[in-house]
Amino acid sequence: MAGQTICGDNARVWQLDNGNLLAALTDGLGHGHDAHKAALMCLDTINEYRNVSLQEVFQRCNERLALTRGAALSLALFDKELENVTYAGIGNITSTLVAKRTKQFLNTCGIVGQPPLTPPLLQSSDFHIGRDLLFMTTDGVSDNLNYTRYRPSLFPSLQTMAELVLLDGATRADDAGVVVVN
Ligand SMILES: [Mn+2]
Repeated sequence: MAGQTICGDNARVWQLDNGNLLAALTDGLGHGHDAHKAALMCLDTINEYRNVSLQEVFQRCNERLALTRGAALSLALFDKELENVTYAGIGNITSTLVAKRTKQFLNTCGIVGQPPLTPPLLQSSDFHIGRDLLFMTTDGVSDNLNYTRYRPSLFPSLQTMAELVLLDGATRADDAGVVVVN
């Protein structure tokens, strides 16, 4: 968020023991120090439990974040062998898959860290690494972006592409975070 030195949105990608990829985007409620703290605790918890099921990761995060103000969280697990992605999310994060068709994943209402936790809906789709794209954005990014116009071949790196998404979509009224997986 403009004028602030710390961000309540945070993201990380892991390579798991079995070779698959796990991507996380989290938005600590509000902004500033306490939002930052909730988001970091969320990523630490995922780091610790990253090799268990997505549903269990959400449960653990919900327990750990109980003493924080809470967070929105989306997780996407990419299976290289099955060539698919399994997605689950809670709270205000928008996730768009650009593959043969474009589709939006659904996030379950709620806040991670404010029990009782409604288990998030698990959603799966084909995903070919290197060809398809997943964009996950926090609510500091407009949800009216047309993601089909972001093509990796037009950019020197995915990082540059993600920066353009922020430039095009950041609302400036909140922290803005984006994760792009190709
Ligand atoms: Mn936000």
